Amino acid sequence: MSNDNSRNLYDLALKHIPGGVNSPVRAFKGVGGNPLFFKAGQDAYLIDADNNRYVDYVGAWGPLILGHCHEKVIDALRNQLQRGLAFGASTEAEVLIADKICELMPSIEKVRLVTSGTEATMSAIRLARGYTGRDKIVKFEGCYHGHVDGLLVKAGSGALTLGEPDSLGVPKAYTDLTHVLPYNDIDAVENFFSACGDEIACVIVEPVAGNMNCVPPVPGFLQALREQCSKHGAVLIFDEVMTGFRVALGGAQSVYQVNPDLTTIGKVIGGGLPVGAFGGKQEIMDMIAPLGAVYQAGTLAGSPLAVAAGLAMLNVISRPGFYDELATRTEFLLSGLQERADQARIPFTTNQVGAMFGCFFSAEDKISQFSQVMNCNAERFKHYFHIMLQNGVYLAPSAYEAGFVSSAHGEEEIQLTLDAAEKAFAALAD
Ligand code: HOZ
Repeated sequence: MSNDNSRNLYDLALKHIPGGVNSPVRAFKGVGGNPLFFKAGQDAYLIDADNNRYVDYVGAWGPLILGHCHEKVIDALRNQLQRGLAFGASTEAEVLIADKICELMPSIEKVRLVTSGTEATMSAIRLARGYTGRDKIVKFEGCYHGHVDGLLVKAGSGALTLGEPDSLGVPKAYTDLTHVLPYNDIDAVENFFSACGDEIACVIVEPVAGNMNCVPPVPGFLQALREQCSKHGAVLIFDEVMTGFRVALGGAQSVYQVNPDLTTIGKVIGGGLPVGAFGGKQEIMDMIAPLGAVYQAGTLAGSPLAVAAGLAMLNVISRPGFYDELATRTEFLLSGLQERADQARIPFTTNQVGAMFGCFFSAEDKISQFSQVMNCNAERFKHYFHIMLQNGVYLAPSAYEAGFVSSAHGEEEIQLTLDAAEKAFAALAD
């Protein structure tokens, strides 16, 4: 398989783009080698600059739940393209998508659209601080909420992949207000709240962690967060940028039956276009300008194109049975991988919530802690990643990212993946 065109593009990119990429997780630093450059995506496949085809388990890091170029999304975009790209003013489609979001996630009574997940979490934190009149915030180790200054503390995703979970350039004074607790540790949460719960503005959490690979909450963890926040008057924020409309139509909050006060969403609601949103209880949301004194704004917020794509996407995924089918396919993929790893005697385990999954080179039965993720065999993952790539499967180029199955992944694509994995596990066993 030739990668000459990707290599040449990467060399050219290095000249005027820092590190040759516009987002660090794309750079293959976590797996070695040169990043691929892609020119097209169709259904479950990505096509690179050398015309190699890969079954895609990144799905643009989550949004492409229908695969690439789904006809309903493309039609919606084509329609909107003829009517205008941006107005910097309100549209009917924004009203429709807000209604749809509130209908699908009933904990959201009011919602504001922004242009990225980072903006959504940044705004939600500001709002929680404005609402409570408190400054301190709590996040969890290995969770990533975009590149917001105060949240780049022990962060997952690219920060973890590059081995720099805290960033230069973030004033110490900002992170002094951020308290980091271990994910899935109920005692740590209760102890922290008993010590200073009444000073906490908010707790922000990925209800299924997707930026330290995929780590679901242990039973009772999200409930404990809900309980402590309610008891101490802190705002509970679920960062459902990855899980919203992905693990289930109603997001992780519907799966675990815990209602946050605020939710941040993104990815799927843009159908592949840049969009994010935050929403929640009316009483809190009404504190945002122009109603309230918490300022938040965006020229391209509610972009007509992004909203058109999002509405089309939400209509398709609202079909009864959509998520069951997706979860069944994901289960089939993961059980097939496990079987092949076991046959090759490679210590391996998986996590799954709906169509979001994680694969771990570990002898542990189940992975639920950040420390377990860090103890996985990273060298094995690198080797596995490259063999999968050579055999036509594109995984996230990092051991610390979740994988995604779309409705375009059929039997053929999953079989191709399992055949590739069989070769990869055999090579790892040698
Ligand atoms: N949250 C995504 C990765 N887990 C972001 C992708 C990026 O940083 O480019």
